[in-house]
Order: sequence, then C-alpha cells, then structure tokens
Amino acid sequence: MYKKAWDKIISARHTVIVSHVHPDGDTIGSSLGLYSVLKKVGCRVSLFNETKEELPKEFDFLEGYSKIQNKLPKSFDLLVSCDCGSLDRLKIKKGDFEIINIDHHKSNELFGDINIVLPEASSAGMVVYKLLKENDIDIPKESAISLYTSIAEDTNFFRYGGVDEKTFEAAAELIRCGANAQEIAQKVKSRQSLAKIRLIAYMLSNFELHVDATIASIIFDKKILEETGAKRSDTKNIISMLRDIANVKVALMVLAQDEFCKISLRSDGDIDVSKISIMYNGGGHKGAAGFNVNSSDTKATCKEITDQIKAL
Ligand SMILES: [Mn+2]
Repeated sequence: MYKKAWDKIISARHTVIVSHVHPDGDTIGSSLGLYSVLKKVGCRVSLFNETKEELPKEFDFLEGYSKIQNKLPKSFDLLVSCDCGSLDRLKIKKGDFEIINIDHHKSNELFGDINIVLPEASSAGMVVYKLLKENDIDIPKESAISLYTSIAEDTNFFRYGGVDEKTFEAAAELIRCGANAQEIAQKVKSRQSLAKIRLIAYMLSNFELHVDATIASIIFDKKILEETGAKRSDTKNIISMLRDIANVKVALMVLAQDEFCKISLRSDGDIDVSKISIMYNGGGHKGAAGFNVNSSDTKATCKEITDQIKAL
C-alpha cells in the first residue's frame, strides 16, 4: 500500500494536496509536510483548501503556507487528502483524477483509490511520516518542521491518549531532520491574537456548570464574536480549558453560525464524545469531537447537547 501510493505520487503529472475545511494544525502540517518533500524532488504540486480565509495564522511559518489556494488548478491527475474523514470535508467532487486518502479518523469513509487510514495514529502527520519512512525517503528540514507541528498540534503537544512510543520515535526522528521543538512550540502557542485572549476572558467569566460540575458549557453568540473581534478559528480548542477544571469530565462549546450552531466537545478521556457527534453526522475522536446542529437557538441547542452528555 505504501509503495503503491508513493509510486503514484511520484509519477503523477500534477498533484493537488488538499486539507479539510476549517483547517487545523494537523491537516495543514501533514499537507505541507508532504508538499515540502515533493517540491524537493521536483514534483509539480499544488495546495488546496476550500476555506483558505480560515487558515490559522499560527502556522504561517510552515513552508508552503502562503501557497495554499481556494481554487483548484485547471488540470491535475492526482489528489492527496490529508486528515479528512470524508469527501465532504474536502468540498471536492470525484472527477478525472485518482485520490490517495491519508488519514487517522476511525470514521473515515475510505473514499480514495488508495486509502492509508491508520486509526491508531495520533495524527495525520504520523501517517504521512509512516508513508515516507516505508519508502525510505529522506525528510527535508522544512518537511520535518511541518510534520512535527502536525503531530504536536493534534496531540495537544503530546498530552492526548493516542500518544505512544511511535509518536515520540517519529518526533525524535523529525528533530534529527531539523525540526526545533522549542521554536515550533513558541510559534504555535505564543503568538495568540488579542481577540482570542479576549474571547477566553469572556469564556472564563461566563461558562456554566451542570451535574455536580462534571459538565461545563459555554455559548458564543454572534454578539460576543463581534465585541471581541474573534473569528471562528479563534474558538478552536479553547474549551479544553473548561475540560481542564478538576471534576469536569466533558466540556461543550456552542458557537452561533448563520443558520446553525457549531458544537465542539472535549472529554477527559473516560467518556467517548464521538458517540454524540456520530448521532449528528459529525466526526472526531474519543476525547475531541465536533458537529453542527441545525438550529440558530444557541440556548436550546446547549440544553439538548448537555442532555446527550448526561445520557452518556
Ligand atoms: Mn487530525
């Protein structure tokens, strides 16, 4: 599978690497990690993301970041998706090209002609790393930086359950290839927007607790986003702070969008919150999941999901 995939990638006339909508550090880092290797060996490669305007700024130091476009090139014969569980997450329809699907979501719909889907991998970056290693490919420094970032980001800097010795072996090898752990942590974690910090301040003084303080919830209405100047991408992961409160087992964020609510769930690992997201056609993992609810009533939606968590 790894050899077949690599042969296809290396012999393609024009490859497009695609990251998922509302991109996070894993989808960007894994895409760019592969991009840098292909550039180095002289392949023709483009980068696509449907929601380019939402690219989180903290990853702007990765090679290829500024090359990500929200328009597909006129012709290409291979599409490689990184960290996408379904075609819907790419916003691309099948066409006159082959698809290699690189992912680690257990809910992956195996939409590729070749599917390299490793549910046990802690990040999509790990899957790209494995693909390169299985083919004895030298990892250039720029690629190592992107892959390390992807792995660090999706494991919340090596804190989540999926982290195992393989994760650290890969991280060690990527550092040998030129990634600098301190520099990456500084760039990703210590360049937060003021709007995001103000949103966090709002969250910390307005969250609610339920069921003997085992569930924490926060609602972000449109008004608070306007007041703080925060964008949807600024809300990413901030509810893990509520999950980190002693006694809290599950944290819930309800974010008002135009006609629906975006839900994010984080658990301490004991409760599998992906069971709730599956009911709403969403995706995710045991400790972190997200989905949309077709309602613009944030309060009612918050109650509905809190009841689902209680039932779990
Ligand atoms: Mn991921």
